[in-house]
Amino acid sequence: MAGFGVLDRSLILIVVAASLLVTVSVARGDKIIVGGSDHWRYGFNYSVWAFQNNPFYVNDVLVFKYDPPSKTQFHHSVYLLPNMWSYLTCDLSRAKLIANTTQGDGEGFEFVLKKRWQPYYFVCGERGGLHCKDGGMKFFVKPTLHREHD
Ligand SMILES: *[C@@H]1O[C@H](CO)[C@@H](O)[C@H](O)[C@H]1NC(C)=O
Ligand SMILES: *[C@@H]1O[C@H](CO)[C@@H](O)[C@H](O)[C@H]1NC(C)=O
Ligand SMILES: [Cu+2]
Repeated sequence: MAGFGVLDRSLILIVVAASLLVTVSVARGDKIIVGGSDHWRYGFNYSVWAFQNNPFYVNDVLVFKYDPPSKTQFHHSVYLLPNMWSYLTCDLSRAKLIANTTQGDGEGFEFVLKKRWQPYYFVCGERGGLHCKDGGMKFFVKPTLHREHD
């Protein structure tokens, strides 16, 4: 029956390790306003913003704030692009809408970062990619897990 003991012990280790991972990854969940006080707007460099705000963690919440459409305002939206190439070229052909032009109003649109180590490519989809290309409205994040001492 010695074999069972070893198996039990490794099972326990796995369970303990798994629960540690879970508590570690749900521990924080900061709300981060994209662009800070600039919110989500045309002409702000979001790649620089994302670089300065690294690291991003799993369960962090990105908040996109922008005014709803009006005659005097630019319209904005939030899309996810599938890969680095579409991101670099602002190619919206396979973009996935996550927040339309009205969803950034009020408290803003909240997006929870769930996938660890995998990049999320965020862009504004307005004007056929012009806001992405010329307006700086693009950035990517690669959420990491928390270290245990965080
Ligand atoms: C945006 O999405 C919201 C929530 O799904 C919906 O109620 C609203 O009608 C949409 N607005 C536009 C302009 O598509
Ligand atoms: C944002 O800033 C970076 C670094 O200075 C620069 O390489 C990039 O072209 C800028 N993007 C825009 C849209 O201005
Ligand atoms: Cu825009």
